[in-house]
Amino acid sequence: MPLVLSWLCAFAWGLCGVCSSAPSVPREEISRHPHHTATDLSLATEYLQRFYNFEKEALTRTKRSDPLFSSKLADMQSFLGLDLTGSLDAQTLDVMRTPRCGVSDVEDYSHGTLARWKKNKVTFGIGRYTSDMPAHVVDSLIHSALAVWGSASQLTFVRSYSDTADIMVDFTRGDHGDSFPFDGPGGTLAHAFGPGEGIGGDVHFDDEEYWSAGSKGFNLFLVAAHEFGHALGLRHSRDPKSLMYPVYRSQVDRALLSSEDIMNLNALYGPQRRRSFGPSRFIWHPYFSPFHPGSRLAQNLQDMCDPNLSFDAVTDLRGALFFFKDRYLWIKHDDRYGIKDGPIQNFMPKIDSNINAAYSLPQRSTAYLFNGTRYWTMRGSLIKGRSKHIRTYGFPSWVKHIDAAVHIRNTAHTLFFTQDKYWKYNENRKAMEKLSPRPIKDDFPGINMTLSAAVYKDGLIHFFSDAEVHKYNYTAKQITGVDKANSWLGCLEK
Ligand SMILES: *[C@@H]1O[C@H](CO)[C@@H](O)[C@H](O)[C@H]1NC(C)=O
Ligand SMILES: *[C@@H]1O[C@H](CO)[C@@H](O)[C@H](O)[C@H]1NC(C)=O
Ligand SMILES: *[C@@H]1O[C@H](CO)[C@@H](O)[C@H](O)[C@H]1NC(C)=O
Ligand SMILES: *[C@@H]1O[C@H](CO)[C@@H](O)[C@H](O)[C@H]1NC(C)=O
Ligand SMILES: [Ca+2]
Ligand SMILES: [Ca+2]
Ligand SMILES: [Zn+2]
Ligand SMILES: [Zn+2]
Repeated sequence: MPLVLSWLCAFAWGLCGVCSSAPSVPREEISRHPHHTATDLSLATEYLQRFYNFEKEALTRTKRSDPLFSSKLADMQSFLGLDLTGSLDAQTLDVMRTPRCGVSDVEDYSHGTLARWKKNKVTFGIGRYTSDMPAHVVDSLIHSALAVWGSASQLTFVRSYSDTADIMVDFTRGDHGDSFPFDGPGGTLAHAFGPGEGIGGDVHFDDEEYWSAGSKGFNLFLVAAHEFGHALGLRHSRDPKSLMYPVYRSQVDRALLSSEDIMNLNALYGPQRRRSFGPSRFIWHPYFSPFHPGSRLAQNLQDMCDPNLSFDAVTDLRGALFFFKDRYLWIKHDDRYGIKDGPIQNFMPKIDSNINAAYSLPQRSTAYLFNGTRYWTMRGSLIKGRSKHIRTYGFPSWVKHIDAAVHIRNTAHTLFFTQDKYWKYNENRKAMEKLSPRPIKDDFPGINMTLSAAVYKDGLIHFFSDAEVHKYNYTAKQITGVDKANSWLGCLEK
């Protein structure tokens, strides 16, 4: 391993900067053309949205003078060490066009990565390979990239051939089931999830890039080493000397890990050599506080086949079914992706809460996720803006909690269930129907249990209550069947 490693580093060291050699517009050019092209503006907007928590809602027609836009731009310039102009200058646009890691640079948006593995032996597996190079070369580059971190800590990495390894590596493209679709050649090269169950720790590479062991396309070893930093719990660094700097550089320091990288790794896992305290003892260095405060422990494993499992909310969106339980989420895709699961924040970094009810409007590719009196709007795979108050639906102030919500396509109604009542909302008129609320038992004969979730599927409303799901024919007003709530997750009935 050390041999491979030093060869790679030496090679990477000798590479010329592919990205930094991109043609740059001279400064005068920009000032002579103060109006940016629409492409530049949308590139910048998208970049700040993805990596700096910029809210699209805040965008106005006069984007260049939007104070929030400028302030996010300044955040980006400061983070990446550019001139702090607060305006979209040539240098900034250049960096925005440079391929990079898909993980956000802003604390709250780094896929909720605030955890560490609570063990020193971490397993990794490789799912789909790239066809850009032979599998054994991929294996060797992945091993070397992990060894970068292993050699600076107590961590050891063990290859697993199951698909439930702690760190699952996948080459994939476009929308691949985790709500962070890839963007084709260039742009985002890869992304990773922080330590945790399910998708936690997983690393995805955009297979529309050309991957290589050398200077052609993108160097897999370098990108993988960076992503494994995230998989171990590290965030982005503003230090261009750090491996955790977010922008791709084919030219790197011989040492690869900066002192900051090592300090942050040590803060999570202890230093490389510790004497005789046994692996369970974890030493904190009070003077080396991790640069992300407030560590949150990884979620307990949720057993999706627990016969008592109930759900807080269920919705469909673009062919996938979302099952929410506490702070955990399972997404059942069609057979291409199977089931993805993990803490909700891994998929929806803005949501630091349970979801009590959810429904979707397929014609708008939008889902609405409720917690207490607030709800989020999810369009495509992104949570849009901030949460809103449910009074916008016309709920009176005494409604504090929605048990379940379901949209009925052919009547354009959304039904909200709160204890023993339900509300009928007209999505076309954007107004609550006059007779709302009404007793559930009057209009849904047979539905006398407290509802925890509801979803419309195959012409039936599926009402979830405790560990069961009742299939309800809304036309015939009768229950047509009962199943285990988790029967859709591929669990055999027990
Ligand atoms: C399910 O719940 C029942 C009743 O609460 C309990 O007796 C049983 O042990 C639970 N089963 C599991 C697997 O938790
Ligand atoms: C979710 O709802 C609970 C109960 O209403 C509330 O305490 C909590 O602050 C809410 N979380 C968010 C992120 O709105
Ligand atoms: C609900 O209705 C079913 C039959 O429709 C009945 O057997 C059951 O006792 C009822 N439960 C409650 C809590 O009323
Ligand atoms: C629901 O009931 C109606 C009327 O009995 C029937 O025509 C329809 O096929 C049923 N729908 C489903 C999905 O079973
Ligand atoms: Ca890409
Ligand atoms: Ca619920
Ligand atoms: Zn990154
Ligand atoms: Zn992904």
